[in-house]
Amino acid sequence: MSAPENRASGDRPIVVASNRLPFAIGRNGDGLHVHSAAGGLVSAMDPVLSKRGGTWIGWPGIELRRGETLPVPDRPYAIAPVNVSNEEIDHYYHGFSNETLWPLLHSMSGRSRFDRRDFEVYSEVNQRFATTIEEQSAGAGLVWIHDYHLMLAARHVRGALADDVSLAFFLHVPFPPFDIFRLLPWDRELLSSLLACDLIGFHVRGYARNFLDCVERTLGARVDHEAGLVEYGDRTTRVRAMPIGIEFETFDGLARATDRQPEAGRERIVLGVDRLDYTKGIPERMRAFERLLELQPEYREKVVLLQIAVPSRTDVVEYRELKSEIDELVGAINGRFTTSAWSPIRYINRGVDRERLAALYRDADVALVTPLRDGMNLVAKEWVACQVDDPGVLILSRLAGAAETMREALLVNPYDLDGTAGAIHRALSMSEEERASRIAALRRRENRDDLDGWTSTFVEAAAEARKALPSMGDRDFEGWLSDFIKDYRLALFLDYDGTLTPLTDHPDRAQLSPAMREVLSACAARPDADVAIVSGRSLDGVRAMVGDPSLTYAGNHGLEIEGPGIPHFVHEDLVHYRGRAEELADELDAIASDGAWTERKGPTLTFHYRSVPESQRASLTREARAIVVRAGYQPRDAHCAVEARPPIGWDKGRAVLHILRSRYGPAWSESVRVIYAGDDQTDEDAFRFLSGLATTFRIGHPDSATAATRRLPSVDAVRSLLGWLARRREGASG
Ligand code: ADQ
Repeated sequence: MSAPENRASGDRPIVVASNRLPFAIGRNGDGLHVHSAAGGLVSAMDPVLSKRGGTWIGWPGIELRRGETLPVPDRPYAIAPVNVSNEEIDHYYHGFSNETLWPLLHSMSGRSRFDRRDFEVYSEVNQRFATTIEEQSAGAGLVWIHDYHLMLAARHVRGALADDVSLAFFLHVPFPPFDIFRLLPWDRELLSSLLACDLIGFHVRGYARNFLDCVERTLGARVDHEAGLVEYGDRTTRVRAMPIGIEFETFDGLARATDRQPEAGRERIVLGVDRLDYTKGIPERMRAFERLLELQPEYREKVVLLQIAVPSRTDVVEYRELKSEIDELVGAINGRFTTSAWSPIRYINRGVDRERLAALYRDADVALVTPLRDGMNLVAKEWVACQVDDPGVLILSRLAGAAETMREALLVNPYDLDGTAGAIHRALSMSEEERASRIAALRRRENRDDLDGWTSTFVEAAAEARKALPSMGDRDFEGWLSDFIKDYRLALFLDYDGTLTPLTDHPDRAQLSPAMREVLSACAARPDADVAIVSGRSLDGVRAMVGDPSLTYAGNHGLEIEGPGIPHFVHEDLVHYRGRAEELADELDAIASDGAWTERKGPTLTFHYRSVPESQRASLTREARAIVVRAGYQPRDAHCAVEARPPIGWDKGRAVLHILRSRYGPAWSESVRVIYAGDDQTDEDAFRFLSGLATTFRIGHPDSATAATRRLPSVDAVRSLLGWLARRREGASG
């Protein structure tokens, strides 16, 4: 292998992480043996990994006993198993993955079980996957995490990856609307973890839209819905719809090569092929077929429903119940219609190998693919690829992702039994010309958009996403704010450090950039806007840094205020503290060493320790806080600093109210709309005070909780916001 650092990330090895490895291990007596696992994911990833090299990380399917080593089949890439104990599997896999997330993501929230222990074990196992990913990612160009079992892994992985490694996630199942996803008590954790990725892929646009809506409304992330971009913290994530394809040529070839199967019988065949899962709508499908036989007796003895259902998740009780329900239903329907020569439903409760599957697909007259909800559904596509001679008809649930592209199918609502029965009738009586036209179009598309194409599109998009990202533009400000401020006067409140300038190692160095100065002045120059700077600096200090006399300034967290139309304000209780801040500053100076220092700001002060070595910070700040408390002041943590304020029940929130009332009168909210942006803990006072009264923005990394309405990732984003506010048309919505 050539040196990874000399290769573009798009050619370097790939690390794939999925719940399962590309093969399964079983225990036979005392020994271990390997089964092949020919799912869609394996078919998709195996060729890319074989070509580019890399590692597949996953759970081998059993708990290894002491001293056992995993039998690994020979493959042109590495295998890294993640050991998960049987007890963990109960919580992580059966519990949180299959009993919480699976139904929730399929919008079947009534079936979801929410159990904190399940979630905790899911987090632990995801963390373990992340550790293995980190170990395997040296020299890789892409880490590609698959599916809902591993939604928390990305968060742990990101920090450990080199800068030029792309991190990407693909969800194979649907992503539900906000009102469903927010039922999950851990929605924020999952969403913010996924946003550690450079690229998140979904099968169809609807799922991507739901996801964007969720991150915007749940996390307050900045979202460009049209471009599919999310800004969160210091990262931009690209969100795209990338419908998966199948190995078209393989299925086409198998269908041409395989003989008719005995299951096919002599009657015309309506075929269902599924994992035995409640999302697949098997009972509903059987009832629709029963309805057809009721309504149109001419089909009796002429048509069979051949249902092949491979057992799945048999450790989960709902799946066992579903199996019994289907067994009973088959008995009831067959009992009702069976004649001496014919039974209407032929039910096979096991998987069949690919050759036989291809022949059954080919020989079916109608494919009845009617899931109640399905991320994509590969059976519909595989069936199309196998229509190599007499073309059949595809009946497809409009609730499957596949329905978004497979428009030539007969689309049905699987809950509508009469409608589905009608579609089966239409399919069985469709002319050869119509069948051929529909199948030709379906085959052309599936052949063009096959699995290879999907994989390369994803890999390329992931490499692109790590490189430059287009700017978010102004579309989101437009959506968030234009109606809010339309026809109102705007009162804009801005913190200074960390909001208008990046944080620096010394307050004197936090200068406004020329671009920021320009947009700030442009906002202030608007006849329909007033701008106030609300800072922890002293009033004189912050005014000197900004230097624009037309603005209002609130210094010392609002204890001192001055601005056009506002009488100079100093909080009256400060008289009791005169001189005490100076004494306190002297005391703090006495403990300051290794770069710590005290900023004296009149009635308040800030003890800075940014330059102090990490190892000394904890004890130093503990001591500083104790001194502050002894002096009768309130200590408050800020960015690498401890603020000391007199305990007089005044904060940035109260200061904002004071400014609003002094300038616009007590009924200010009738004529004024408030926007506030800040990055600091002390801004949280203003966010809480203004909740419901303003649009508030918390700037910076999203780790800390916030009472703000929205988040903006950086000082640059604040500049864009101010630019948009300055440019928008007066009194108009855009
Ligand atoms: P699944 O829910 O497993 O996949 P599906 O897309 O239909 O659903 O894939 C099933 C695969 O298993 C197909 O390749 C099919 O051939 C095979 N299969 C199903 N029943 C079988 C049987 N009885 N015998 C033999 N083989 C059988 C998840 C999502 C889907 C999404 C895929 C891929 O739920 O919506 O399309 O991942 O992203």
